[in-house]
Amino acid sequence: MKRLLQLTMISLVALLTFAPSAWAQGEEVTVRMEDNFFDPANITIEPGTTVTWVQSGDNPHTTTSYDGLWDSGIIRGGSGGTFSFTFDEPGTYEYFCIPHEALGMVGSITVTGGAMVSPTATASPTATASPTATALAETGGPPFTSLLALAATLALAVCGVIALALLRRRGA
Ligand SMILES: [Cu+2]
Repeated sequence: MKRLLQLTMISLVALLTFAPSAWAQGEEVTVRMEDNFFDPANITIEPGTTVTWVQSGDNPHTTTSYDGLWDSGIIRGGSGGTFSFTFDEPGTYEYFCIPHEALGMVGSITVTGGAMVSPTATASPTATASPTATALAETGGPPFTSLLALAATLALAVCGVIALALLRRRGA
């Protein structure tokens, strides 16, 4: 019973350790395209975060990477149109609005090195989510289940031995 409790605790700790990092991978952040500025203009995010720009103005806007990584093209004013991009690699990404760059409609996305330093940190959210789930199942699931089966088998064996002993005593 004590070992069962210990295993339950280990499973819980594993869940608490792995689950938050899995959730952090798929975060979403919104940047509004106003007339004529990005709001907020400069943001810091974790790797794997998806940034969605939302057309919130009346003028046409774009979100265009200076490095050519992404370009929404013109999103019509008043359309409420959106453009999303997922940032996996740490670094600073500067971008601008094609019609309003001269008016200072520029922004930046800073992707942190991430709290979790692992080879999966730069992969896409879907790719990192499944290995984490597998690791969780391997650390928490099977040992607990097999121990339950073992405990049940042992209980049955002990019952059998006791029953046998009782029967023998009665017989004698
Ligand atoms: Cu603009």
